[in-house]
This record gives sequence, C-alpha cells and structure tokens, in this order.
Amino acid sequence: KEILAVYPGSFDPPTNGHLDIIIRASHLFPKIIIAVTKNTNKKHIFSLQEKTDLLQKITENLKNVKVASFSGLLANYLEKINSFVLIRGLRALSDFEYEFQMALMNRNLNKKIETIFLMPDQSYTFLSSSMVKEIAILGGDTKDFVPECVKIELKKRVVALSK
Ligand code: COD
Repeated sequence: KEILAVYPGSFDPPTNGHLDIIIRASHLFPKIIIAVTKNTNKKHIFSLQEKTDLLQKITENLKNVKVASFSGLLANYLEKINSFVLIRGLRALSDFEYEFQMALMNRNLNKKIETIFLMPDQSYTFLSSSMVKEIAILGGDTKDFVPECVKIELKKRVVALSK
C-alpha cells in the first residue's frame, strides 16, 4: 500500500527550512501532501490561499508533492484523506516539547496517527517563519532564508501592512 504522508503547518511564510524538510520527505514517501492551516496561537500575515499558492510554486518540481489547505482538527483531516503519517521538522531541543505534546495529542485523537520527525540541514536550524517576518518588517533582506517568490510577496505584504 502506498503511504500518503502529510506535512502540516501554518507556513506563514514558507521558508528554506520548510522546503528542506519537504525535499527530505519527498525522498522517503511516495506521496506527500503539504497541509496548510491556521495556527490559532499565531498571528498570520498571509491567507491560506496565498500560502497554498506560494507552496505550490516552490514545490512545482517535486512530482510526488501536492499542496492543500484545511480547517478544523488535523486528526479529522487525516481521517478524511485516509492518511495516518505526519511529518514534522525538528530544529533544536526547544522544538521538542511542543512537537512531542502535539504528536501524542494527535495520537490520542486517533491512535493510528504516527508522527515522523525530520531534521533539516544544520544551516536551517536557526530559521523560523516568525523571525523571517520580523526581519522583513524591520526592513532587512530575507533572501538567504526564503525562496525568491516568497521574498517578493513578503516585501509587498510588509509594505501594504505598514500603510
Ligand atoms: N527547519 C526545519 N523544520 C522547520 C523549520 C526549519 N527552519 N521551521 C519550521 N519547521 C517545522 C516546524 O517544526 C514544524 O514541524 C513544521 O515545520 C511547520 O512549522 P510551522 O511553524 O509552519 O507550523 P506550526 O507549528 O504553526 O503548525 C501547527 C499546526 C498548524 C500543524 C497545528 O497548530 C494544528 O494541527 N492545527 C490544527 C488544529 C489542531 O488539530 N490542533 C490540535 C493539534 S494537537
């Protein structure tokens, strides 16, 4: 049976760290869905549609990767698309507690769900969407941290938000 793995996140915006995890996962699983949703604990500057479009653009050369968005509980979404494998990225020890809690909570909601953690290249371990946003808002250059099309959209959004 072909395993369908889901990489869920808020991706606000998608970074080179996310892309590193997506590429690693695409080598391991026959089919991947990047599942974009809202993280109610975070403030987002891009809509679900905008993030879906950006993720589609930056993964268009990865033939086994698709992008989708969902609302509501991740466990319910997995059931709906008949997937029970989650991919998450681990950057540092500081990610562990939140990720561990989420993995076990998802398994409590549906005991078939397994979460697989992948580590990015070490050059991305310091990278986070919130820092990239902060750099953009403060006028810094984000070119080393996000794909070119994300950099352009981020700059536009920051200018629009400052008006
Ligand atoms: N290198 C490697 N991995 C990275 C990097 C990087 N530089 N940056 C981020 N990552 C990893 C993160 O560790 C994470 O695993 C993944 O990439 C996505 O990151 P984010 O920040 O875009 O996504 P999150 O953490 O905001 O996603 C949380 C969800 C939206 C998945 C969660 O809130 C959720 O499932 N929401 C739906 C409602 C629900 O079911 N809630 C109950 C959950 S138990």
